[in-house]
Amino acid sequence: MRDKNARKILTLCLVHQHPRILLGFKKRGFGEGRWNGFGGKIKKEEIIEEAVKREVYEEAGIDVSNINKSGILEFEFKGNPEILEVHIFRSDNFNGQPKESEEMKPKWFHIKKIPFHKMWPDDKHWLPLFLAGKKFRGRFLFDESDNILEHNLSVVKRLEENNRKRQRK
Ligand code: 8OG
Repeated sequence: MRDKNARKILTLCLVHQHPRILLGFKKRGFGEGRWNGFGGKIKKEEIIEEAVKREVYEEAGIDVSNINKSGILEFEFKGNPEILEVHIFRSDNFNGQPKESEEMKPKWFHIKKIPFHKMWPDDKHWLPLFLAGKKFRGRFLFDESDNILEHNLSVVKRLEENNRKRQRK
């Protein structure tokens, strides 16, 4: 079955080496001015894990080898039929030294000092689950000013993929 709404699949990867987490300050584009993990769109020829590794390398200059999926979140903006489906991955090790790219400025944060006030407003809901090693699924609806109008979020045992073909860009 085809989705009624256009769906864009995106990746997001957070490097968590307890008690620190690597975030990047987004210098341009969607989410500019916010701290976030690293990620973006999937290229036509890629599987999702390849896209995760490529984006982390492009944005933070490090190679993540061990990645595990932690969550799948859907984001919608009121009045816009597009659904952003973000696949969130964790990594606990990497090769190389984090370095600034054109898009992101990486920095380590102690998990007790995560700058939630300068992040996407949904992050304070799911990041504690991520840090606790849980798997989760959820949906957030935003207004035009990025305020959360509705949301649901649940911890799941397994992250089953939807039984549909991934839409190509
Ligand atoms: O390619 P581009 O930089 O536009 O990709 C957007 C990145 O932002 C991608 O890694 C997914 C991520 N992202 C959203 N929405 C949200 C959100 O609400 N919270 C967080 N933490 N990341 C998000 O697209």
